[in-house]
Formats: sequence, C-alpha cells, structure tokens
Amino acid sequence: RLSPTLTQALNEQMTNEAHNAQIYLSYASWAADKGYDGISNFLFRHANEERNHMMKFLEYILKRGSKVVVSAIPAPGPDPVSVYDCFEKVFQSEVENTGKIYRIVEMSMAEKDWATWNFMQWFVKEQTEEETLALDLLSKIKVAGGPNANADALYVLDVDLKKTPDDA
Ligand code: OFO
Repeated sequence: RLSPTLTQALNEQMTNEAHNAQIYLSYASWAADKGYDGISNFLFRHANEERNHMMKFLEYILKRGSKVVVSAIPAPGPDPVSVYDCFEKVFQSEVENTGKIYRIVEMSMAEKDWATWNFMQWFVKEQTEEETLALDLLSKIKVAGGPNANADALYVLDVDLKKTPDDA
C-alpha cells in the first residue's frame, strides 16, 4: 500500500495532469480560432496525452490499493497573445510539471517505496521529451522572429506541426 503522504501526492499529480490537459485544450481552441489548424491539431493531440498521464496516475493509485480522489480541475488561465507566447507558456508549464514529478521521485526515494520510484521513471523520461519538444518549437519560432514572427514563417510551422508524430 501507498503511504498517506504518497497517496496524497499522487492524487494531486493526477489533478495536475488533468490541469495540463485543460491548458492544452484551451490553447488548441485559441489556435483553431486564429486559423492555425496544424498548431491546434498538435495541441489537441497533446491534450490527449495529458489525459493519458492523468489516467496512468489514477490506475497506479488503484493498483496499489489506495484511494483515488477525483477533485476540481483549476481553470487553464488566460489565452496566449501570440504563437510565440503560446509555446513559451507551454514550455513553462512543462518545466513546472517536471519539478512536481521530481518531488514525487524524491518522496518515494525517502520512503524507500521502490515501486513508486520505478513507476515515476516513465514520467521523468516523458518530461525530458516534452521539454525538448517545446524548446525545439520555441527556437523555430525565435528564428522566425519570436513575438514578431511573420505570417509566412508561422504558416510553415503550422504545416509542420500537422505532421509532427505523437509520442505517449
Ligand atoms: Fe504530463 O506531461 Fe506534460 O505536463
């Protein structure tokens, strides 16, 4: 069984992942509204990934015989003001999430709960991939002019993102 502290931390992380899904959903809708179909598609697909992450936490808590607590998901916050701002915010929220994942890794280590430690390694790897992807996109937009990226450059990025492969 999970300790009460880890149960709470894992439940909170389950909600964090749901919150991240809401963030991607809101940015995807913003991009669709602006006519960036490729970017929107990419963000919608990523929202699904975050939901899958949420489910991984939920299933793990259940599997360990502990109690799942489904709680309210905080609102995603304001819309981005540009494509650059959108990916800057995506990157920031991934960095924040990495910090939260690492905290649970530390807690499981302190408790010598090696099953949870092992379970969390998937997320450690996933966060590195997500941060790298977001950084990659950010630098592409920076090359194109950052906050002042022109329409042609954003069009290329939009087409590009339609084809970007999904991961988990
Ligand atoms: Fe759940 O990986 Fe992003 O946040």
